[in-house]
Amino acid sequence: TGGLALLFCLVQSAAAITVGFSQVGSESGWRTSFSESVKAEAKRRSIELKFSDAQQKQENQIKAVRSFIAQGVDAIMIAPVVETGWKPVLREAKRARIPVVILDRNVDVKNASLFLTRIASDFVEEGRRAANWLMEETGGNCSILELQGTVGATAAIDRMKGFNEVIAKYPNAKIVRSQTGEFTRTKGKEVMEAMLKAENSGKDICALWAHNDEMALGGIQAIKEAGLKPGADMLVVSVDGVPDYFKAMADGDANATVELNPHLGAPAFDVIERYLNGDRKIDKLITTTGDLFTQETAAEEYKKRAAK
Ligand code: GYE
Repeated sequence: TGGLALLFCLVQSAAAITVGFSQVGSESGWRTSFSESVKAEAKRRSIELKFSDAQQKQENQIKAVRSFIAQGVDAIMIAPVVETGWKPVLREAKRARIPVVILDRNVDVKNASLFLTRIASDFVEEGRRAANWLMEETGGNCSILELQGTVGATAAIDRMKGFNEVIAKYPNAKIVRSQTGEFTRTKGKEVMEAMLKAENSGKDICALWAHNDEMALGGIQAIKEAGLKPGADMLVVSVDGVPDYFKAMADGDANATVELNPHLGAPAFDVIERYLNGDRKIDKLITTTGDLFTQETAAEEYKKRAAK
């Protein structure tokens, strides 16, 4: 039986792969669902996952990736905080012949051979969808407060780009103030409070545009505390589609969100397994874009999501 056990062990270790994953942090409900999806999928496939939470700091990510390389993992997944600064560590992974899959936000590197593929949503399109909804709702007359995501993060850069591209066509629509809330609820509330104070308690503001639901939820709190009714006195539009935000829409406190799929685990491991099995025909970019949801279907959508 000793021999059999040894054989079993050898077969097992030959089959099981180890993947290191450097995640941004846990700044939002969306991010938490994303991490859960990766963990659950790794378990389902008997993949050994080395999970590292960078707490929104790129330096922690670089350290984690170096440690994955030192441990000789079979593949690395990175959900980058910001776009810049990735070249050296990606080169180290390449030299060690470890494939790297970029998830969600992008890396700004010219040499595309430094990573295998990127799986993400089209953030520019999300910004456009949010702006199109708002322009239709207001007839293009709207003074807007903007809560930006993390400075230097693709999700913030691109959502801003898409949104601004649309509102540029409406002479009576403008962003009067814009500041980062770092994608968190606490910071979103704090920054919104300051912006409202600077804007006569928001009396002439028509909408809050937030780069994610988490900041929008903080913003809603600040709007209420300023004595206004969010969702009515001030419209609220954002991105992600987390359950709490559907609840806010069902309650009339928020108006619209563009859904973002957090289930990146399965497609990420699919691509890694294909590569490790010798497949070299892998697309450089795999994208998905979600729909815009409003109050009309919010209660029913919330039920579906809360049940999950
Ligand atoms: O919208 C936000 C998060 O990078 C697209 O990061 C992602 C964003 C997402 O924490 O909630």
